[in-house]
Amino acid sequence: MDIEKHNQLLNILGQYYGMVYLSQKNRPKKMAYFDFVVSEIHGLRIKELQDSRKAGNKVIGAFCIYAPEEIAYAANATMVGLCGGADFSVPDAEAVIPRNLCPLIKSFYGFKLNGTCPYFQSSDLVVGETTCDGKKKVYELLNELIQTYVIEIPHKPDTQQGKEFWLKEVEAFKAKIEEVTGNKITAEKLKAAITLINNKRKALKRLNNLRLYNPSPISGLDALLIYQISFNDDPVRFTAKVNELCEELEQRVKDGIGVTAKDAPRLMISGCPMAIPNWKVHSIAQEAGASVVVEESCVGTRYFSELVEPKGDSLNDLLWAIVEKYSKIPCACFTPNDRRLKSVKDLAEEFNVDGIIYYTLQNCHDYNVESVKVDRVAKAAGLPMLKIETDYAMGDSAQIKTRVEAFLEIIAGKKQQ
Ligand code: BJ8
Repeated sequence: MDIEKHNQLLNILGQYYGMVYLSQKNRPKKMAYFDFVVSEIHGLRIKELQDSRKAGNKVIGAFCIYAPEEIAYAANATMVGLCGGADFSVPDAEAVIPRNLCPLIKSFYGFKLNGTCPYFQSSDLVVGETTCDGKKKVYELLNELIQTYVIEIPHKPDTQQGKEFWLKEVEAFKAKIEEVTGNKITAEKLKAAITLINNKRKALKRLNNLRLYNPSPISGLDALLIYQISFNDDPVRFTAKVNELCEELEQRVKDGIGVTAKDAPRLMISGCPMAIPNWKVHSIAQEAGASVVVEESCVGTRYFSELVEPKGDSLNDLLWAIVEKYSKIPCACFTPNDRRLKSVKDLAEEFNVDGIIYYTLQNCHDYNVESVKVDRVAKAAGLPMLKIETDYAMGDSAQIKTRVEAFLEIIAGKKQQ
């Protein structure tokens, strides 16, 4: 670890968090736990991981929700999301890899290069995946710095061949995890791990469903934060804390307490994932008076909308259930990706949104191109859509703010008609 540089990072993060999160009014009391997690995300949580390693367990770092975390937990390992959401590490990456890459890729590679992500430093293995080309090629370079195992993902996951291929890859991943951890994955252990992660996804879904209410009892920023933390916190404790928060939110709904005005425009944000501390678009939208009520994103509904649902108790049944669940993740890297279009349409209806912000990171060709089809879905549903293509730097914040404000005026005009 580069301690001095890491301290700089923590200072920047602390100030930014105070500005974006702690300045919000009327937050649920139970958000205190998640504030605490953020304050200790590079402190106590890392100590927990280190203690677990001392006890003989392994830590597996990942970047994508396609890495089947149930397999890691079935071998007594912990899976954590690695740093990749901040501009801080981008200049270090750009000294080695091309600048015209997606900021997420540059950010994670830079974090490993400059030694300021303690999750990287605590990982025994990194799991990559063949989703987009940029990631795939940078994993080769990452492997020079830390052992990186790449899972091959079928790009037509809905086909029978795709699923059979994916089963072989899930089995190979299981074998790799068994080798790294030295623990055999039995049907019993895998079943327990499936229940563990299903419970986490159910709690997140319960939280998300509370945002159906108008006014929403929780802000879009707070919901986003919880989805981000879900990749770093201990799953048992995290699930319990999300359920406690949901109880408070359910009471808020009964008492008619919301965090935004009842007539605030309800927005969906759809597109690239937002890793911690990527809060830029949510905070701009919220500040402009909108209520972000749902994220069609891997840090959002794509992560928790489906559960692993085994049809039997054998190891083969359990692995097939993992294959089926993960095949349904509608990532723009896949083709065709009609499942995502349907998801955008369904979520827009269910959450009664007034507009969609399409969020794409610069140089992410998959999400950028797919915006054409999502725009058609929005038009067919009579919903205005604003496409924002950005990176992790704050240089374009004022421009985005102006565009979001104009977008909200269009929505207001439409509502008046
Ligand atoms: S399942 S969205 S988490 S790959 S933004 S690095 S796609 S160039 S992150 Fe993702 Fe898994 Fe898909 Fe989800 Fe590439 Fe695009 Fe960058 Fe991306």
